[in-house]
Amino acid sequence: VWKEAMRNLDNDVPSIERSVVNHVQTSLARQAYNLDDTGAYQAAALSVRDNLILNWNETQLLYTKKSPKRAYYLSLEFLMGRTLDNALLNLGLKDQYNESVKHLGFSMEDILEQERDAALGNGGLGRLAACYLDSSASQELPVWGYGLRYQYGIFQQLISPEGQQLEAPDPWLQNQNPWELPRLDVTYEIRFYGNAERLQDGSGRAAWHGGQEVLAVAYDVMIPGCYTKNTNNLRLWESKPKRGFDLNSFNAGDYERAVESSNSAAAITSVLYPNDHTTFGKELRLKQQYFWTAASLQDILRRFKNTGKTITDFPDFVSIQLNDTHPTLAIPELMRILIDEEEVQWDMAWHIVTRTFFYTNHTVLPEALEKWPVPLMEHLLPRHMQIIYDINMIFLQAVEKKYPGDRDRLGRMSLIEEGFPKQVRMAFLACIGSRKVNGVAELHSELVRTTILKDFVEFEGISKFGNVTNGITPRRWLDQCNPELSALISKTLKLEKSVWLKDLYKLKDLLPYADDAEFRKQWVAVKQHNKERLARHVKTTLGFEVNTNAMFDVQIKRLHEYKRQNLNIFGVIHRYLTIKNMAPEERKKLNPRVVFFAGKAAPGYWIAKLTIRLIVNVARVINADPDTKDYLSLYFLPDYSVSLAEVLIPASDISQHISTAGTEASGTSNMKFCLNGGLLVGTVDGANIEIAEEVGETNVFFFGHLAPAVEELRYQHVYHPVPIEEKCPALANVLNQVSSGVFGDGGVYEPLLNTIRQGDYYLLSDDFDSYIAALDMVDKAYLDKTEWVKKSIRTTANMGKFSSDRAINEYAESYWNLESVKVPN
Ligand code: 26V
Repeated sequence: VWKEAMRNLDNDVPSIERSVVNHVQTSLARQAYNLDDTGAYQAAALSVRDNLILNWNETQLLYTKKSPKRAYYLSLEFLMGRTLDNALLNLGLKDQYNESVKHLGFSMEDILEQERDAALGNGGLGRLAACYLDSSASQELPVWGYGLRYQYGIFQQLISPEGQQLEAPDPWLQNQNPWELPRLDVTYEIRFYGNAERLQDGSGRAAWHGGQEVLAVAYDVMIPGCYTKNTNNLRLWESKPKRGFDLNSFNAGDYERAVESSNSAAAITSVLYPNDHTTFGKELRLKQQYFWTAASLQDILRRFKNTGKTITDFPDFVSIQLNDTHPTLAIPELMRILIDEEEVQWDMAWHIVTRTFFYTNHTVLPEALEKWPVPLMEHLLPRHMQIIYDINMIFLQAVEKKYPGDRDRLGRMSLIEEGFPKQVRMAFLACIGSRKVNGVAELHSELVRTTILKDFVEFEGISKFGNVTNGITPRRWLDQCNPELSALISKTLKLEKSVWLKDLYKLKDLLPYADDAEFRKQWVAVKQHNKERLARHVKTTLGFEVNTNAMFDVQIKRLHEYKRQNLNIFGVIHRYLTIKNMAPEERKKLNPRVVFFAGKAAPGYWIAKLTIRLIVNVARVINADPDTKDYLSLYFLPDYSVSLAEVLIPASDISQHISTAGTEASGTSNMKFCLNGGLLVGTVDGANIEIAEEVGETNVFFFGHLAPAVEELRYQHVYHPVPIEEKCPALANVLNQVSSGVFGDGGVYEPLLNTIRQGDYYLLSDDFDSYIAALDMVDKAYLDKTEWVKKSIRTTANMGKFSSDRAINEYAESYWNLESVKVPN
């Protein structure tokens, strides 16, 4: 009876229509006559979800039956964006649903716009996690993600008329979220504070009791693979109080007290911290980290134990990837469970731990390296602090043995940094507790080995320290965001997209078409179409008419001094002043250029917010200047998001990746632009270098000093400063124009300008001239349209390496020793 009743869903158009209508009537309890786009979106989503659920069930059942080795990706951030379009494409059901919703009187484009982004991340690190989930499922690898179900994602960015960034909450769960399955029965208890007492029985165990206990509740998000039934899981934890609220206080009439503990439990997963690249030592952030790692480990251990295997085999069946140091508490937490609860001896426990974990570093900027004050750790996690001290003692004894009497080295390598207060160095703990450590692009991995972890490379041997260059999913970042280009590629290669989207090196076969005039015409038409789509977005959000015949020049990323949006805006001002000084006849020879910026600043990052303000005010002046506006215009698009990136990236001719050399670990939007046929202006940094290796140096506009020069230049700035007027007159002129009030009250920008006039830590004055020269090269190259289009085609054709499928396979093969498990069709 069950077999007969359990059949797959029919996905012909009439069946899909019935399914959607059925969801309107039953799941939504609504009626056709007053159904709006939101309702239609919800019904379509629920109908698609039915497919995902069936595939998810089959996948999880197969994984359980086969009990293969599994990998877990622990990330505090998953920047997923929208799901409906992605699910339709991965399931291969886009055409059928298009037709069905059209029959029902709706447009798919409008329906897709109804979905809110799931924006549970800050930037590159969170988006990378999302791409890796897509690739794991597409490669049929048994990988689960673990994260937090924040009530509020990254803040919504508003820009005041003065150009000030304002933050508003992002209540993304306000409407129903069809993409998650609440698992209210999957819960774990998590303890904070209390006391840890070492048992006096010589076992090395301790008892941790008292304090606060909260509950972690699981929510599962289905992750469909591309053209496969395999559907993986992203498990997000929500915090809630262990017992409703305190009834005693309630009965005594003290209502505030009664809800206090329940509020403090719920607060743990209430909001994503909107900082990246700056640590701040807030207790709630540490609570988030422990809550999430402890819940995830309990869940992983329970699943492992259900297979009946013995605990010493744990690393042969479980690999855990730590996405930056944020989940590093998993290391002492697994030690605690093994020793205090499973009664494993210390050495064996450490052996298990150090074969289970893998650590990815995502930045070498000192201000981003996590350190937690010892007093805070002792208070919140007393047992973990004991364990960290024990790990440190044993570790330093080994260092002392290898380098007798080298006290400097012991101080440098200690997990505990001396000071007031003492602090735990999380990157060092992650490093010694892991089997492999990797950076995210070749240059970055080399910097990890030679700077922040140099002593550890010497001590543990170089083979532990590797590189996995980041990647991006071509499903979202080509097929979904640029359907016209995807169709052109399939048609030209005479390949189903299901083939080349899963083997991106196939794009190489586009190379000969660079010399085919008819193909180039189609290539240009796609780009033009995408520019017009972006222009419509600008028209609706800002009310401006964008010149779609201009070159589109884009910089979109978090605002940060190291990413040098300042360099870009100073370059724009320089260009504006140059055009202003030209004779009208001269101007007519110019390429019109439209410059787009988008990105959020951390709410407390004052200089970054000033940069936004400057961009907005420069835009106000130059967009209104009749002398120049036909040749140069500038837009700051508010509230950058995954969905906005999907509109901006396919429309770009050129994009800017201009970090001070050695500061941008990888960058991943650089890959997205190139995959969509945009060219790069960039420094010799991060993944720019490897992109140029693949697409050819002639197709990338490089400028600026190289990473090895940076230290010396900074030294010169401090000890032999040269006035900026002397060193870089062009930049000095720009700064003076800003000061003098050409773009509104100059005084406002003084603190920003002073970061360059004094110290200039990110070396704008060293790179400005070569930056301007690179932009001139771009102009020159763009004048030869044919040559430009050839560059564009060759760039896309050579981007195979940057598929996140390649990256995730490197993790699976070289690190996790993981094999795929295919769900039969
Ligand atoms: C650090 C911190 C520090 C404490 C406060 C909260 C917080 C949140 C996030 C981070 C992570 C910073 C590291 C990061 O995002 N790195 C970026 O990772 C991308 C993916 O590997 C890479 O492409 C970017 O170049 C790199 O900046």
